[in-house]
Amino acid sequence: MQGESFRTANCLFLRACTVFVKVLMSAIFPVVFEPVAYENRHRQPQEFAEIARMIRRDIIKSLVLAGSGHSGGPLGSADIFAVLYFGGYMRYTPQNWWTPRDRFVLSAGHMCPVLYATLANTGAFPKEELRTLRKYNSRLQGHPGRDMGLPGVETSTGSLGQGISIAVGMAMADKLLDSNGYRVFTLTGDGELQEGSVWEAAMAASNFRLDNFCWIIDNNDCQIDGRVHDVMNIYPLEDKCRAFGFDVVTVNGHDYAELCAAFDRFIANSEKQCGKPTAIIAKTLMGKGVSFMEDRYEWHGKPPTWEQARIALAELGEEISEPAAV
Ligand SMILES: Cc1ncc(C[n+]2csc(CCOP(=O)(O)OP(=O)(O)O)c2C)c(N)n1
Ligand SMILES: [Mg+2]
Repeated sequence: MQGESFRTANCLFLRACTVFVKVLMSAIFPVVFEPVAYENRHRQPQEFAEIARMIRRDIIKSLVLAGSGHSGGPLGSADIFAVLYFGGYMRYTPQNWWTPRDRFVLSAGHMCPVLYATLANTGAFPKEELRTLRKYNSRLQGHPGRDMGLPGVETSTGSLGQGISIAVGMAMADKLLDSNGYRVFTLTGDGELQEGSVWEAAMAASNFRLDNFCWIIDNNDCQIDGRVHDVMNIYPLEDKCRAFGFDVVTVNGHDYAELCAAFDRFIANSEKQCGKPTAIIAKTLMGKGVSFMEDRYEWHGKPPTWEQARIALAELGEEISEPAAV
């Protein structure tokens, strides 16, 4: 009995400490996460720019607060996420995510800051939670964990080459067994394509005629330690994807009209049950939107310093002051 009240007191004390630390942190670090929830609907291409800028700002803020994590890939793919989640292509209910929905698997798990920022902007969870990126006990771990229970994280990823295989399995499950008519999207990096298992998954997708499957390749030609074509050449990419049985479309991954056209093509392929999966090769710039990060592979896996975050946010349309001295 005594032990129980001790545990309860202990628990209350810990909670009070957590609240205190949160209040202190937000006083010291002048970062505000605007509580916006964007609608998911068909939009004119130019409407995506504001959403993508918000996603990029949220990526910078969560990374500078975390003090570690990946900047380049998340910033580079923000336009793809803006179109996919807010253009009516992914179907979901933000307030009740696990109801009937389309699936998105982030095979390049290290890019999760963009997934978290996007999901928060759908209203799937409170934007303030972006403050907890990479913190102990947070649902926003450095690589997505299904067991963390964050709405919108379908499976755990981070080990490159595995997410796409899981996504193909999901598409097979629906196409061959469940027939609920959901779509499955996955995003891989281009360095990730050096994993052999990616191509086994691709082979299976066409073998099983998974026209409900859309493979997005973030083709920034950057990876952890250099240019993709220098480390291990993956080109010609279109030809490879086509040879693996995909309907392939290459787009500028920062052009909203081209991205919309590519997703429209996938939806048409799946609706007419063309029998082929779709691959969208999105040419992107690592670090897009922040001048000193653009097209620099050195930004693959590091966060901005406070001074760099201040400059980055100013370039993205928001002024913040330096954190107060501690
Ligand atoms: C199986 C496996 N091997 C190595 C890594 C370490 N790793 C994480 S990201 C990365 C580079 C991936 O390059 P790319 O997919 O192009 O992502 P980008 O650098 O463009 O964000 C590597 C080697 C990993 N996560 N999983
Ligand atoms: Mg890359």
